[in-house]
Amino acid sequence: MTSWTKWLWAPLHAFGVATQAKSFRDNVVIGSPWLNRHGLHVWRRRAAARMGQRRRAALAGLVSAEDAAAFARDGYLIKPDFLAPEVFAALQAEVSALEVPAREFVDGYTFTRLIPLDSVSLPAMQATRAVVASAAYQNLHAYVGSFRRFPRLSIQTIFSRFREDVPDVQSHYHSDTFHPTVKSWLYLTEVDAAAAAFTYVPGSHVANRRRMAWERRVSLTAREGSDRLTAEGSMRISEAELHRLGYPAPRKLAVAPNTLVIADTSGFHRRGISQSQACRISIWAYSRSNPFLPFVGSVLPDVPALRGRLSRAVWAVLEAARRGKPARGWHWAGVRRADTPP
Ligand SMILES: O=C(O)CCC(=O)C(=O)O
Ligand SMILES: [Fe+2]
Repeated sequence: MTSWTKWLWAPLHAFGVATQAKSFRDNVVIGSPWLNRHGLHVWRRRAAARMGQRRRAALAGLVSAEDAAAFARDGYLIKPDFLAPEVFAALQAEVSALEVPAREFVDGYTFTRLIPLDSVSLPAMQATRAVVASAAYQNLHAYVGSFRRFPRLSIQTIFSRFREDVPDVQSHYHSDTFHPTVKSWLYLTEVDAAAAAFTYVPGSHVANRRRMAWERRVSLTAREGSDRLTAEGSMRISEAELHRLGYPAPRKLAVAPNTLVIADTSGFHRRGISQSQACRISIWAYSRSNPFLPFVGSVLPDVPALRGRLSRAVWAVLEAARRGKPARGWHWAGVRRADTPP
């Protein structure tokens, strides 16, 4: 689109300002250097943080005081031995036995597979269903994500260094978006420090003054910047810049199986660099909502029998549009197990 035709969409884009829309490149209002020089991005960030704080306060009863304090300090929680051993064994058995169509994506030295856990796959998985529906699991996601919503779930397999190439895009420090949000990994495999362990900059879920100044600066050029993901609203940051913002050193979270790692991924994080071939399998969850909402519930009703249906319909349309041509991004790859080699 030329830039003037883009402006025809401006009225619609203006509505986007009051939502979770984050792309500086695709939304002429959110990406406007003039508006961002006058504080639009910084205002959205501050307002979203304030609302997130209010919603978390309303949900504080869902987590222990220790977890709330650790999360407030670090922006993530590590819960070792999350499930009782027999429950974990049942979950693991169910996941390893599952053999269904999977989605796959290759980027740099990383091969990622996602098996959606939704209304299509979950009914046959009794143990897994009970775990993800449990209060212990749901409450942590509600608190960290600041919304009482059933997260989107998948079995995520990461094959790191499956080929010689550069690290994938997630292996550079970044913030997923401008507002409080949640992602989690309930690991089924051990994650070694030398492998692609999730790495988080403690405390970076809270914006200090230098961070705000940095965000303001980035928002002025993000639209045209050379970094695609920054342009799309997931700001990338170099290690030198991170250091200048005054946050503590990043922590690479090496963990044992049956550990839940849950984080506000608006804080800076990356997929750790792998020294050698590694395979990491987890139940992966994320949840996003309109960050300006004053209440913690959903706008649309959550119908268990419909979970994942819309995504599957969208993927079907994209597959049809591809018409058998080789896939460049995420695609249905055929029937797989979580640990089927790439
Ligand atoms: O897989 C990881 O360790 C982190 C990837 C990431 O940046 C994300 O999922 O937002
Ligand atoms: Fe991320």
